[in-house]
Amino acid sequence: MLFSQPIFVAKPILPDLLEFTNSLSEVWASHKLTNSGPKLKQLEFRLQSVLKANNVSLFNNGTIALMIACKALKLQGEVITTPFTFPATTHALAWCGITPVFCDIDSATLNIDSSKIESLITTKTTAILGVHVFGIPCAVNTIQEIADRHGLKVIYDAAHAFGVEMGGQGIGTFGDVSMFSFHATKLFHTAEGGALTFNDAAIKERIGLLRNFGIKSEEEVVLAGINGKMNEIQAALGLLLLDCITTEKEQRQRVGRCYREILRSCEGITIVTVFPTADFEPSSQYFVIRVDADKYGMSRDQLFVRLRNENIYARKYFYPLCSNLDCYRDLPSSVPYLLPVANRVADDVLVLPFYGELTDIDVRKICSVIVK
Ligand code: T4K
Repeated sequence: MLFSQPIFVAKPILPDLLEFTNSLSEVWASHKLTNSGPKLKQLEFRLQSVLKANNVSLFNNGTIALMIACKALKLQGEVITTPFTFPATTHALAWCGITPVFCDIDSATLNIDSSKIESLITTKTTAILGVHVFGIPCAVNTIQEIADRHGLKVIYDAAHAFGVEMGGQGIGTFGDVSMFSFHATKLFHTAEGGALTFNDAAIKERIGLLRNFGIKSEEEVVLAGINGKMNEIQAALGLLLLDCITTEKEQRQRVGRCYREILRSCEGITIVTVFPTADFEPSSQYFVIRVDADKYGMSRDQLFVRLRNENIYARKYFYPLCSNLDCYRDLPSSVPYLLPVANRVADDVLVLPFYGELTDIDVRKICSVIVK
């Protein structure tokens, strides 16, 4: 075995433990543990500038945040979305009683194929839900044009897109609402957590009500809300980690460069991950490759096993496709021949270990299993 300890796809960053306990002592002293405490408010305020967003609301996880986004925009009927995502995206729609309508994906960005959206619109369609998968932006301008033409809302699942900017604009400013996940495996995290960003301040109150059982005052419950609140301990962790992400990002960019140097000339391996340019700031969330079995001489699944045998836990994100899951495979839009690109990509994509603690030597060892 190349590694004596497992090398996982992600390794959460953590703040200095003493700094964290110091911060927790403030929470202890106040006895204010949750329900819109000072740490939550401070984190919402700081994230507004970090994400370059007009409004930020925090939640206990990204999935609940996405469900609340659907409820905030009063979505119903059908929503057009991508099958190439973590199941939470589709589940959020299903939990809101909305029928997901799967649209095929673009083979370059792996995001919803904007040229195929319009043909899926029916009288029941209320929105388009795109995912900036692996932090690569959807075709936001085209999607907005389609939505405007048909009177639809636009939601983005930006779970992987923390810190992504296009032309200096925060990715969370596109569409009506965007959701960020702050799960432990994300570049910036609060162990579990999530956020919604949105431009229209008018929906802030509704989002706040939906997050807290619909409670407006002690004696007024004005809508059927849920418990979506982030607590003070999560927020305290987030506040400290905000100061660590620049360094972690730099380290990940080093790791990414090292992978790229070695893998770019490997026949049959394509690098999906996008690197920084003058007008594009990437997410540094995942390092993703695709395996062309014919050219590479081995399938993605065979490479996956080869890596596992060396204690390297690469992941097949996002296999199986949401449209092929038992709970969604009977939908009319799930038929595999309607989703040829998504089905192909789900079979050839592989996410490699990617976090700042990986040394160049670690990366070379991982690549030595890939480059034969
Ligand atoms: N939309 C999209 C597009 C998403 O990708 C996600 C979540 C969501 C929505 C929903 O957001 P949240 O409700 O989660 O905020 C992981 C994460 O649990 C999940 O948040 C994430 N996407 C997904 C892509 O990855 P798993 O099932 O792969 O997790 P797990 O436990 O296998 O973790 C992966 C590796 O990370 C482990 O092998 C070891 C390492 N790890 C993990 C955890 C939890 C650690 O080292 N420490 C840890 O605490 O889903």
